[in-house]
Amino acid sequence: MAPPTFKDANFPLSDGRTYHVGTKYGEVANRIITVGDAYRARNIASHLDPIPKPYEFTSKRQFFTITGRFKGVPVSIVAIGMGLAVTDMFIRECRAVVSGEMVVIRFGSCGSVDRTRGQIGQIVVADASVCVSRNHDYFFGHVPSFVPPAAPLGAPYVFSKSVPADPTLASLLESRLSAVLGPESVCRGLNASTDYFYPSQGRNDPHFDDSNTSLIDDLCKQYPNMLFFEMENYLLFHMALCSQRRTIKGPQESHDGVSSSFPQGNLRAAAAAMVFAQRASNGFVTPGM
Ligand code: R1P
Ligand code: URA
Repeated sequence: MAPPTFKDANFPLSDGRTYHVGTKYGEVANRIITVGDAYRARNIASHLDPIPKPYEFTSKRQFFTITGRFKGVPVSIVAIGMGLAVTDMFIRECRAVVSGEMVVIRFGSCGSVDRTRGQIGQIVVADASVCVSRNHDYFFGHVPSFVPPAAPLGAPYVFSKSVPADPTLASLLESRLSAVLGPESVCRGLNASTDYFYPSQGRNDPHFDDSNTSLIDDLCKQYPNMLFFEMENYLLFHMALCSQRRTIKGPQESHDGVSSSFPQGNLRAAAAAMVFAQRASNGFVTPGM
């Protein structure tokens, strides 16, 4: 088969298909559940109505989309992989092929930083999210062969301001999960999305100077309601914020001219995660827990 021909370097499309997620208009619902991996996506998709048969598409970059109906309501489940960069691709490329308000809920796994709340196997729901990023410049100052830049190198990690989840969606998510799993299995608090799994979540690695021994304590001091680490929610909530800013600024042209004109409605987002790692006790989830 001939390789696809993409047009428009600003927002590449080939026959209406997006560059990384690979879906086109009509293949994605405006209610989306996003997860990290394809197994979880299939698991969730097993609850979709069997008729009509859900549509599945795996892109060459391994974004995996399943679109079907749940009790008659159209919904897509999209497995995106890990991190901020893929979250950006996922949101923008789905937004480009969906009309109307877009509602996204993420179900991830996470590491809990609270000593009492967020035990292994519990579900945590994000009120809001903070971004934790590694300040790469900081590390120049420690190596004699590198001349440190003249400007101050700052702290090794930067904590952003928090951005809220959609409050209605987050409350709905919490109450539905509590009703199904029992209120003792669900708790709510602040999330930190990190740019890396190891250094920016305060993990110790003897092979590298990560200057992160006080990271969790510093983060919890600055944000006393801090509950869990994962790697995508902040961007999801931040893009919801930016979609609202765009609405305020007024209509724009769509990328492909197919999905009418922008804005087609805001993005709303919320997130829940299962605690896989308890950082205070150093425990980790086991299969079947
Ligand atoms: C790291 O192991 C991954 O697990 C979490 C983090 O956000 C990161 O993507 O979520 P998922 O289980 O959804 O991938
Ligand atoms: N996902 C994360 O990002 N961190 C953890 O500790 C576990 C899952």
